[in-house]
Amino acid sequence: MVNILMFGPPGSGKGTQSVTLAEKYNLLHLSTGDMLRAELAAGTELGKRMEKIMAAGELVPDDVVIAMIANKIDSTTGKAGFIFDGFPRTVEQAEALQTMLGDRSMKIDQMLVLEVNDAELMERMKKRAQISGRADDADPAVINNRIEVYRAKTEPVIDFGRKASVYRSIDGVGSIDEIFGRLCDHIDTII
Ligand code: B4P
Repeated sequence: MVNILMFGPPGSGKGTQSVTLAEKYNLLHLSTGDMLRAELAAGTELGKRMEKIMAAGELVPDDVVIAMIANKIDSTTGKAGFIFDGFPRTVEQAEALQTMLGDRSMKIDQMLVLEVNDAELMERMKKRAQISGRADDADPAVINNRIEVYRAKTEPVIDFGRKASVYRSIDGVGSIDEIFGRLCDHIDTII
């Protein structure tokens, strides 16, 4: 099994790239953002509790996303591995994932970090706001908060990746196809 972390600031293209990478390498795409938005759309109790947090651009509690991921890992068959998109977002989540995979005789094989400057991130999310209908894309102040939360709580996970010798930096600016090619060059070294 191959386990890849797709990492980067909000709007860096994690979701965009994960979908096509999952197809190419027969990986299960696990996006905690998509899972949470599905809870919101279905109007579940959990979704209702998370709605305000997400609309403000804050992170939902670690135990919520950790439990979601564990459920998906245990119910998956027929895949060559997992691509984790937007998870882990805190050092606590990273440690929980490492333990979770270790308990199942797996490990994190690569952490691909999409590097994109803040001006480009703002531009992309402003564009997405016109089509996504996402509350967290609509307000520039919320987008700024998401970038700040990323720098404060999520970026420290990069050190975790460095220590585990799985960190790879990817230039995340360019066409979607160019970036896809850069990511594949790295994944091909471990598959
Ligand atoms: P996510 O769903 O993960 O949202 P994201 O970071 O904005 O998305 P991503 O980086 O995947 O951007 P995309 O490819 O769409 O999280 C949303 C919220 O859920 C979080 O704020 C948090 O509240 C909560 N949450 C999720 N996971 C959590 C966790 N583990 N712990 C706690 N809370 C959690 O790309 C963005 C746009 O750019 C798209 O419109 C795309 O078309 C465009 N784009 C992509 N690549 C491009 C390129 N090369 N050039 C130009 N445009 C490009």
